[in-house]
Amino acid sequence: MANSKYEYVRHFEKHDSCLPNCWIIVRVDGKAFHRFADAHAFTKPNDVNGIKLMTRCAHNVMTEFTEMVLAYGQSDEYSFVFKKETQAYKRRESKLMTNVASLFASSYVFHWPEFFPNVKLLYPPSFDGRVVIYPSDQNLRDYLSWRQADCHINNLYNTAFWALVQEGGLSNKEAQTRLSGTFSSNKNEILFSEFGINYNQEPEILKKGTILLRKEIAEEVTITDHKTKEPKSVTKVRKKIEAVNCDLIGDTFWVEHPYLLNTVG
Ligand code: DGT
Ligand code: MG
Ligand code: MG
Ligand code: MG
Ligand code: MG
Repeated sequence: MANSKYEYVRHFEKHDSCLPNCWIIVRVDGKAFHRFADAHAFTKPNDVNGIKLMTRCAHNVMTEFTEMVLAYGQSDEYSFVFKKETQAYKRRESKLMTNVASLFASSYVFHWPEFFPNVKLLYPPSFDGRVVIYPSDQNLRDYLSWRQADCHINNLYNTAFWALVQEGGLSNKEAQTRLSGTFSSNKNEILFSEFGINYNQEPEILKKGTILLRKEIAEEVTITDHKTKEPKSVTKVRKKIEAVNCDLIGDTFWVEHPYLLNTVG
């Protein structure tokens, strides 16, 4: 079609391609989830169905965006890591961010009844999005370590806080005062000596959050042989998105999954 005289307005659009050769992270975070969690009677401090629903949504996002190597989620947030050399949406920041955030939000509503069959969704939840680019592998690891450390710090605090309130009978204000200025060791001690909770034995999903990655799975499948027409067994390698709840701060995770950082090719 011939250009119209209005075409020039396109030049007002911002060029927002992410820098080449950098890791691209899209992080989504629930808008006002404090209120959302209360309105839908989420278990405090952690609602396992809520966590599973978040991971279900992230699984959808990773299925759609095949150039994502990994995702990490905790609380009401998920971070998605695109491989360095991705050309998805010509690396345009706004396209990547809005597509991820909107697919995540629609998935949340779509899958809600599977995880909360008896809870009516009272209003449409929304998620903000941001893009951060990291030039080095170390930056990427530090970013993910930062989010996992945040998960641990918040979870320890929240576990202690709600134990003091729900089991210890303190008011919210009293629990807050009790924990103010305490170190991790103090919170561990309160949990253990007053409530018999060994924090180290709390579920990994709560302490570490969730990592989604693509694993290569070798499968034995039976096919019909071309020539003989006889059934035969062959090994097929396929990629499967898998959820793990382990430490990603130390080296072990990265040594066990070397292909995550080495995505070129
Ligand atoms: P924002 O992100 O600035 O719009 O505001 P919020 O309220 O989403 O704050 P944020 O993202 O810093 O913190 C997440 C909130 O979500 C936190 O206040 C507690 C709530 N939340 C997340 N997961 C759970 C859960 O499993 N159970 C309960 N009860 N609340 C949760
Ligand atoms: Mg939030
Ligand atoms: Mg906030
Ligand atoms: Mg948050
Ligand atoms: Mg269009």
